[in-house]
Amino acid sequence: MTSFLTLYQFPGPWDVFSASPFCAKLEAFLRWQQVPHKAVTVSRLKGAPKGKVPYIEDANGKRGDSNLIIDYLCSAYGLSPDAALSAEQKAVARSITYLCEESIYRIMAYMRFVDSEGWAKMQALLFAKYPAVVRWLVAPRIHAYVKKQLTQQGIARHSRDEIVAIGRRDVDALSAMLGNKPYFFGEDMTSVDITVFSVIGNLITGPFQHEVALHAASHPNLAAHMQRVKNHCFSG
Ligand SMILES: N[C@@H](CCC(=O)N[C@@H](CS)C(=O)NCC(=O)O)C(=O)O
Repeated sequence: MTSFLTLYQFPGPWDVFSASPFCAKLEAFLRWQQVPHKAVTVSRLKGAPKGKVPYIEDANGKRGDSNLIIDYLCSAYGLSPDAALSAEQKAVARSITYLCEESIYRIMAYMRFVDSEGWAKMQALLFAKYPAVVRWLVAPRIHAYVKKQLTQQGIARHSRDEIVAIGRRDVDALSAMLGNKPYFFGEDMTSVDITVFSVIGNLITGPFQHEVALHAASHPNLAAHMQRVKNHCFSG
């Protein structure tokens, strides 16, 4: 047990982001809310209370799931980043979160781990520091594991064209909701901006510029929003 908060997350093989949007979101949140913490990079899920990253450990023990962790941080650390939002805005924020984390995230995972071109690029990054035999042994297992997950969830049952079409519509919906505002609910950043940043940032800066990633980058308001949130949380 530690009295200091430790964030366990996957590394970011490109730019400043973790390759996991959930990890990038939590780190951005901790920085934004100025919660003292230490970020530790892990490559295995051993020790993760829910078998996934991110997870945290503080004086109260370990906790998994980025959204439940944020709820916990708000109550245990006395944070209220969304206090100014109305009940309706909070409901909209919740639906944006699901759009990002249940749809766009799955499409991004499909493009990285299942799509043949994307998976070739990901493998080159993930296994760059390992001997070829490690890649040869481990890569097919990761590919099969994610493909099974995404087939059970549903997205991998669609054709590639259908997946791209769904992703493009999701991105269009986000862009339309943001409009000309600096942040989703106006002049001030709220938690949902960090959620969108972590997914769109991962798409735009990711290693495989597939059709959905290019589509996201082609929306000036989303690209500017990503930069704005990044500057807000990661500079200084
Ligand atoms: N709902 C979770 C999702 C976390 C998640 O899916 N993490 C992925 C990395 S992006 C993971 O750990 N996957 C490993 C696995 O599914 O075995 C959260 O918000 O933290």
